[in-house]
Amino acid sequence: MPYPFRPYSIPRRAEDEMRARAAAFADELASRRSVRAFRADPIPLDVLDACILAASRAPSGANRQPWTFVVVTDAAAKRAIRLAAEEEERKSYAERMDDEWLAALEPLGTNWEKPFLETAPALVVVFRHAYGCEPGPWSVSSSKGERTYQNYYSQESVGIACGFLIAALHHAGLATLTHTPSPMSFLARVLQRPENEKAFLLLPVGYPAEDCTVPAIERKPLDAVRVRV
Ligand code: IYR
Repeated sequence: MPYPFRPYSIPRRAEDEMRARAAAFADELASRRSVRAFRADPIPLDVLDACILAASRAPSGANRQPWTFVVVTDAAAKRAIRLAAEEEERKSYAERMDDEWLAALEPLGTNWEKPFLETAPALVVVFRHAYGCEPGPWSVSSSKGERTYQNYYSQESVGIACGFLIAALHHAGLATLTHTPSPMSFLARVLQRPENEKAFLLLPVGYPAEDCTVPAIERKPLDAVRVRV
């Protein structure tokens, strides 16, 4: 059955207003940096919820919304995640990353130690639904007899939602680290997620530590990233 369609519009802005808004948004995003040292101060969880709501407004393939955002504030759970992440990262730095990769990370000063997984007041773990499990209008019976449905472009969809989330948190005044310990399968185990959910991104969230520093890197200028045809 086709969805009913309803009228839709967005404000038609004067071009100068568009310019001002676009430039202000670009400026705001230019001040976002990945942070690896956090204050212990707790963050307002309702603010985090509002940012997750914003993220969940992202477009998704066939509107399947194939994501779950797990908010971890419990100290024991954060510790379990840190220990499991460090075990994987230790192996990555020692064996899995090739020389070119290690050389690329060296100026950033990262290593296998992930203290921020405990000091950050909250971790948001984003899970991608490889397929859908909720009974719903799309469900079909699988060979195992469970009712499931396919998702489409779930990687792209969840990636877009994560971009919305990182932008929303920065806009609200919270710092994040875009962290992808590899492999991330331990997160589904530690957080007891169902079979169809695959860890996609681990986002420590909080306020930057007082002595927080970030590497003095530059973003590419517009001319280096935009081509007009
Ligand atoms: N996941 C590893 C390695 C790492 C990879 C990239 I690409 C970075 O920009 C930073 C780190 C880690 O978290 O250390």
